[in-house]
Order: sequence, then C-alpha cells, then structure tokens
Amino acid sequence: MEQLLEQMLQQKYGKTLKEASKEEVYVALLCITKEKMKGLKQNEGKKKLYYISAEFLIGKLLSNNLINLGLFEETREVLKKHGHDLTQIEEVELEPSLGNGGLGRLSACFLDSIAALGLQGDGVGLNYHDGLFLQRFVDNKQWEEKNPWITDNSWLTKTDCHFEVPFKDFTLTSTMYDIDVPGYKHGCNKLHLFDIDTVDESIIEDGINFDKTDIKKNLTLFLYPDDSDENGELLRIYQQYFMVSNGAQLILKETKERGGSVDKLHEYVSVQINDTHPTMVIPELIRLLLEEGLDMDTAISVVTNTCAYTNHTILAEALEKWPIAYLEKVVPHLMPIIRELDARVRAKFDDERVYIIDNMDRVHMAHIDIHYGYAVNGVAALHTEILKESELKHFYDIYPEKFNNKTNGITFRRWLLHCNHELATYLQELIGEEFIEDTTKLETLLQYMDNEEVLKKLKEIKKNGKIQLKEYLKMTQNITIDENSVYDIQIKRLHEYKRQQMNALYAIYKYKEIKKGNLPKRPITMIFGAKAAPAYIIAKDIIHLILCLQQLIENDPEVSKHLKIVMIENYNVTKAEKLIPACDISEQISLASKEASGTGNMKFMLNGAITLGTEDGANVEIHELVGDENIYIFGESSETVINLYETSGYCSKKIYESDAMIEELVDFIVGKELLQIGDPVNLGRLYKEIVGKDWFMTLLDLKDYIATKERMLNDYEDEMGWAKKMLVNIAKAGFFSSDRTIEEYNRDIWHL
Ligand code: 26V
Repeated sequence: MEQLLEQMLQQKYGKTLKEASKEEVYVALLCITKEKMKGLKQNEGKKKLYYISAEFLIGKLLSNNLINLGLFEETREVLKKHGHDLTQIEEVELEPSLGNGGLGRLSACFLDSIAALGLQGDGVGLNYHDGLFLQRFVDNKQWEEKNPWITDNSWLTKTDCHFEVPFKDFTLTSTMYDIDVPGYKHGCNKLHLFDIDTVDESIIEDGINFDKTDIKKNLTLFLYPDDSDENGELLRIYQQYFMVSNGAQLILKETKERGGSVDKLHEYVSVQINDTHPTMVIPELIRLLLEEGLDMDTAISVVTNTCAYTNHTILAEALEKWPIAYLEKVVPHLMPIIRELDARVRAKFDDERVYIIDNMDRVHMAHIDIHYGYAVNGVAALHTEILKESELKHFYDIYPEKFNNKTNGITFRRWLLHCNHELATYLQELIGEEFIEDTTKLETLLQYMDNEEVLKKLKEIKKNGKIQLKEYLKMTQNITIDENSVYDIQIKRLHEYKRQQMNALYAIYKYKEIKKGNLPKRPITMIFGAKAAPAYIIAKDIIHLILCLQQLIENDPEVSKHLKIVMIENYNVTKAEKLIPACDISEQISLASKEASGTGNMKFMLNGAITLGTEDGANVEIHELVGDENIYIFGESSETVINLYETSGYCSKKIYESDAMIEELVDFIVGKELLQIGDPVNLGRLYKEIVGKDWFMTLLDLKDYIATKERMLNDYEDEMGWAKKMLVNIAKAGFFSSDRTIEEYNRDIWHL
C-alpha cells in the first residue's frame, strides 16, 4: 500500500505521501481501492439475485472497502507513519444520503453481507444527485438544503449500459452507474444506480424547492421528495417506474448473456422487492416477457415465481396506493396488465379486501406483491406475527405458505470493526478472531462475566468512545459535552410512532425535578438526531420542542450542570458511527406494534449500550436473548395497543386530565419558559395534538417510561453491575449479524 500510495500521489500531484494534503491522500486511496476492486472476481452462479430498492444508505465507503479488501490495518499504519490519520482522511469523503433511515440502511447492510457470503447478487436503485436533504437548524427549526455528493472523484463508475424507458409522453434513455460491493475476503458484486444525463441541478431554487413537473431535469435529483401534492406523487411514480424498467431490462439482458432462457426466468433470477416502492417491476417484467413472445399465463406464472416481497411497516399511511389516474398519466402501458392481474384476483377470491384495485380506483401495490410474488416476509418475529394475524390476515389465510419471517441484521464490518476499532481489537485479543466471520462466537465472552479486569476494560473503552464523541461534537457543532455524564441517545427518523416527544417529556420532567432540588446522581446528556420529512408538520414541531428545550437548559446554569440536551444537526450514517460507540442508554421507545424491527437497537447493543425500550420490533428478540436483567422494558404490550386501536379505546385527554403530573409536563410545552424561546404556533399545535389526539399513545406509556429510566440511571451507578450488562449485550449480539439474515433469505427464499 505504501508504494502504491507514493506512486499514485507522485503521478497525480507530484507529491510524496508526507507532503500530500488530506484531500489528495483521499483521492489517491479512492483510486487505488477502485482499481483493486476492478481486479476482484465477480460472484457467479446459475441463479442471480437482484435486490431492488429505492434506497441504499451506503454511507462513506473508504474504510468499509478497505476492511473488506483486507487492507484497513495496513493502510492505517502506512498513513500514520507518514503523519496522516485515516479518520481525518475519511472526513474528506462526502456521504451519499440515498436513503431515509432503517430501510435504506438495511439494503446497504444486505449488499455487504450478500457479497461477504460469496453470493451472486446485485443491488438496483437510483442515482439521486442530491439524495435526502441536508438538515440545518435555523431559529430552532429544521431548514432543508440540497445535499450534493457526486464529485469528480467518487465511487461511481459510469458504464456504457443504457436502456430506453418509455413513459406516456416521452422516452428516456438511462445511463447505468456502478458501485463495487466487495465481499469481506470474498469476490465482488455491484450496486447499479440508474440515472439520466439531462438532470439539471440549476432548477433547485431556495432550499430544496424545484419544478416538479420537469421530469427530464428532475427525475433523479432528489430521493423522493415526501410531498403530498399531486406533482410530488407523480414524480415518485416516474422515479419508481424508471428504476424498475431499467432493473427489468437489465435482468433479461444478463439472463440471456448467462445462457438462461427467459421462459424459465425463475430458475435464473430472484428479485427481492424492498417494500412496495419497486412493485411495478412485476407488471413491467410481465410486459417485457409478453414482448419476448410468452403468453399471459406463462408470463404471470414465471414472474410470480421470480419475485419476493419484504414488508417493512404496518403503518397504513406508508403502504402505497396509487390512484389509477396517476398511473394512466405516467405509465399507461402498465395499466392493462395491472387490470388483468386484478381481474384474475377477482375471479378467484370473493373478498374485496384482497383486490388489487379498490372501489376508489386506487392500486394497492402491496397486494400486487403478495398475489404475484412467491414469498412475503416481515422483518422481525413480532412484526411478521402482526402481519399474519392482523394487517395482512386475509392474505395469510389464502397463502400461508408464502409468509415467513426474516429478522433484520446489521453488518458487523461497519458497525463494529470500522466504527469501534478499540472494542473490536480488544475482543479479538480476548476471544480470538473467529467472531468476525461467525458472530455467534461472541458468546464466548460470557465466560468473563465476573472478570473484573475485563469489565473494567469494557468501561474504559466506552469512556474513550464518549471522549471521541465529545471531541467530534466540539469540532463540528462547537458543543461541549461531559464524558463523565451518562449518554442517553435517541437517533432515528423523526416520527410520532417512534415517540421522540415522549423522550422530550422526560427532559421536561428532569428539568422540573432539578428545579425542585432533586438532583440526578450524575449529569445526564440527552442526545437526539433526527430528520423530519419536509411536509410532516408535527414531526417538525417535535424538533422545535427539542431545540427549544436545548436552549432553555443551556441558558439555565442551575439546570445545565446536571442536564444537557444536544440535537445533532443533519443526522446521518457517518454521525451514527460516532454516536453509537459512545452510548450508554439506547432509546428504542416506539409504541408497541409500530416499529417493524429497528436496526439501531442492534447497533447499540453490539457496542455495549443498554436498551431502554418497549416490547416492539426486534427489541422483543433482544429481550429474549439478554434476559430481564440486561434490558429495561416498559410500556403496554402490542396486544393491548392493537386492541385499543380496534376498540377506539384510547383517549389521551382522559389521561391528561386525570393525572396531575402528566398534565404539568404536557402544559410545560406551552408554558411561559418555552414560549419565551419558541414559536407559539409550533408549540401550541404540538400541545393540542398530544392532548387532543396523541395517535401514538405517548401519554399511555409516559409514567412507566419515566420510572424505568429513573431505575436505569440508578443502576448505572453500580459500575460493575452495569459493565456486566454491557458484556452480556455484546456477547448476545451475534444473532443480529446481517450475514445470518442473508443466509436465511438464501436458504428460504432465493436458493442461489
Ligand atoms: C414511511 C412513511 C412515508 C409516508 C409518511 C409516513 C411513513 C411512515 C413510515 C415509513 C416507513 C417506510 C418503511 C420503513 O422505512 N420501514 C423501516 O424498515 C426498517 C428496516 O426493515 C425497520 O427496521 C424499521 O422498523 C421500519 O420502520
């Protein structure tokens, strides 16, 4: 590596490694790594997987690729020798924000694991030039800006692969860009990101506003602008069809090149449909197979045996239902096929709940996936049970054999080896390297459960993680935090069901306690990181509340000695990598039944944070693995919650009026302290929402939440007791490796 770097820097800049700037070293490393990946053997086999997803939240790639190529340690050493620091070099790389949150990050972890297992499987998605918006805070409110990430030197490689994608009024020619996905010590796959050459960034006006109708200029400008107006929704349909038509054409082309025949496509290909966004791949593949000369029955049957669907949410508002009128405007040539698919369902089942087209002329995308795919999976045990028993019950009754669970996972390469080098190294010293490839071997750590030296070392590593975060926040946001405080972290998309507002109510509780003289044993640092969808009003109000609380406490010396709130600006993968190793308390407090899985919960656990959570998503499985002693569970069960929804049995106002403490906390949102700082419109609206509606039942669990967090803070003071919990969490995290998840997908669904 040393020689390669010297050569490359000489050739590019006429400099030695010692003389080169961070930027120059970064470019040299990028070029060397790309060249190395070109030389890797592509994974092969008769059957190939295509993981189609509107989001791939891949994060920065330099360290990730170096780790997978086995060059990470060597590169670190070489750089060090010449006065550079890999962590600093990495700062130069721009993070592509090609995803919203968990769903997008999951697809990135999956690509890493598919390659690591030597399986032949590529990702298919879109090359959004500005990804998800960049978040800034102005006047304690979220402000959105464009977020460009594509520079002259990036991980993208332009290919000469182009397809024609027909829309109603015009046809677009695509260009395929590839990003190499090297497997850990094995082979290589690709992420194909489709784009058009006519995208025009200059149409972006103030913030992230742009002309939504000019498709030739805006198609791949942003990750779908979450907008409720018609033009926003139409743009989403344009994006989705562009993605799947390219995907489908690529699939047929490559299958033929591999010598496969398209009338047996299912023997050569599996298509995994990541949420409903790529659903149009089903009618599109059918359309293309008809063009290839197959008859309708055969085309439908082949496609049904090729496609499988993953559901990632039970929230009704997130399940896509496109009006026929919109589809007619964008892709009228798909409508006859969709109508045929619906007619066949109607002929077979006398139950309008399973129809594809409803009586309001809307197309239910998930229904296409379930009828015309061969597998349907949820992403955690509880989530899959809820799908089978309530949300998708009518489908489960028809196709019990299609339903299966695949509990999510995370790649330990990024979420341990890369982000927590010190912990990873220590674990290797202690229990050997085996756990890197077989993560269940982490359980051997349990033999050290009562070993004081090991427990002390774990605490020490955590402390170092906290110091590193402190330095990072000082440098990037000029915020000072205290490494001796307890770090309590909630980082995830802002959504009412995730209940950041409940955590904010805890902050209010603590503020009031401190004012009364009930001081915590140790200062508490509450850290939030979250982007709100630009059109999601209440989510933005919650951000406003948190930022106002941050300011209120900061300016109150009596309280700030004991409590600090930090809202991280522009939370993204890179920031997650700094926050997770530093965390003591992992906040996983969604309303039971609403969080399909969660994956942040797994990352925190692996890095020795203790979960404060509800019995929801994968928390349930974490709880089972670590036992009551090593997790803090609170709140009503998913059964109770589902029952409350069914019977309209929840009334927040009743709780508010009957409990003086709750009333006092909620009233604080519109009390004089916050109104002096914040905007009465935002705070008033949020107050009204919580008292009058509270659809995600914050007040239902608030008291239990506060009590449980207090108990947790108390237990934190027992140093060795807490370290033991950390150890058990790390030891039991092996199950959540995405390698395990992908092995299960392959065993049960793909059969590659
Ligand atoms: C999307 C939308 C869009 C419209 C407004 C409301 C809304 C609410 C939720 C969503 C989420 C869509 C799907 C999703 O991202 N699901 C996440 O998938 C993760 C990976 O499986 C999983 O860990 C998370 O629990 C789940 O929320």
